[in-house]
Amino acid sequence: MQRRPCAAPRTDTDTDTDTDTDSGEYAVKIISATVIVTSPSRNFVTLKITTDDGVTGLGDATLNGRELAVAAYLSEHVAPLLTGRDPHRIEDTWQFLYRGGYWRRGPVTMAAIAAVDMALWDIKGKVANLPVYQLLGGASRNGLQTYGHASGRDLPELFDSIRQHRELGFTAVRIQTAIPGVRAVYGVAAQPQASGERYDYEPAGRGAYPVEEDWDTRAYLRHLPTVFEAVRNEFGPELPLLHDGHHRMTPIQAAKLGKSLEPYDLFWLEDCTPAENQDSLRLVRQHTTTPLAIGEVFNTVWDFQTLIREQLIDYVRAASTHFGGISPLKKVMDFAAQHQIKSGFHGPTDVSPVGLAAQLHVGLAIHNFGIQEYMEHSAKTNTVFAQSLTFVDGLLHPGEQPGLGVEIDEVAAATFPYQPAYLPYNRLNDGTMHDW
Ligand code: KDG
Ligand code: MG
Repeated sequence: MQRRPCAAPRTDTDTDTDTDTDSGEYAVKIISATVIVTSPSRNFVTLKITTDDGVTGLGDATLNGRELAVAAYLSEHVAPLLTGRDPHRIEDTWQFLYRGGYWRRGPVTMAAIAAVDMALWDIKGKVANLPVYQLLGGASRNGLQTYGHASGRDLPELFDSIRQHRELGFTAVRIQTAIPGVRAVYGVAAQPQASGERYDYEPAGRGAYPVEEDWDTRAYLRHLPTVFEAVRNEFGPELPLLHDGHHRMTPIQAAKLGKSLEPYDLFWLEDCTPAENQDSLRLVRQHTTTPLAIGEVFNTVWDFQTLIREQLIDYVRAASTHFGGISPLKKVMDFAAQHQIKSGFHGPTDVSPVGLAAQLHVGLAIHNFGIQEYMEHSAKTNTVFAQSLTFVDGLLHPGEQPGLGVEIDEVAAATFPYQPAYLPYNRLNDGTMHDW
């Protein structure tokens, strides 16, 4: 019996559910794709695909502050197209959703496609009885070195936070601090939160309207090198230190910052300029040897084309969830490998446990793994998602469960309904909108 190679899936009038491939149907079929929106501590959008032989797969489609747009995209326009398709045709389904939609790219579309891709890899792993990393080529290392988010309003608070992270086993830390004269700065956990519940540093505040923050690049450029100098003096030269510029500088400002941080030997400077202007990375690169990481807001492999080909970056910051899933993440890293560029996948808590697991499997398998960002999910989140990952001695591992290793408790999920939450936005002192 042969499977029909590129057959169209079942139609509304087609009620036959047997496995007779001669009739033009697939041997195994997707029978449902449902969207679960839940908000334990924060909002998550999860896709659950079920096959006619009872296997289920999960995918993450969480898009911070725009969750319901992806949920509608999936339930209105993607789920109906999946019914009847062969769950094993991951690449074909990815191309069908990407090329077949005609309107390509963008965070909503790509988060939706990502969820389908992850769910299908999850199913394939469960059917093969293997964790997904085995299907991607097997482990290239024992576990993934991770970095945690250390932050403080002042140096004593920052030093405490660094010590706490080291006690938890982190072997690398991201450093974010308050800036004198600026009310609230991205990445500082202890700052008073303008609205909503916070279990850790989560920038999206619950509420119907985003919170306004302020920004002053000159004050930031003056202050940050003094912080890194103090951290190096306190903790010595060994500890890998990272920093996130969060898209706020012009190219020449970023070049200046990279240069002024060189004495402190950063592991990377992230998102030093807004990602839209990729040419700006050429200028930054010409002026500094501080390693650069970029791409958490990129949606496709194509967004990295110039940056990788011209070796303008050192780390790929893509997230499985916002980048179309596991399949494109593997492709971009294979391209990056030719240019000695490594991974640094985006792992904030707005990437759900499913999205995190997806990128852990990729990170474990690829040769050019760099580092993994890790913000532990809250205890409440863990009542909804059962995760098989382990974090031992600073190394993350996705676990050995078949598939992705994450399951969702839908009853628990239903007890945490969606709550509006928005990321803040920035204005300069004179009221001009600025990148947040
Ligand atoms: O939703 C926005 C967050 O994902 C982002 O602010 C986190 O920049 C981030 C990081 O590096 O983790
Ligand atoms: Mg970032």
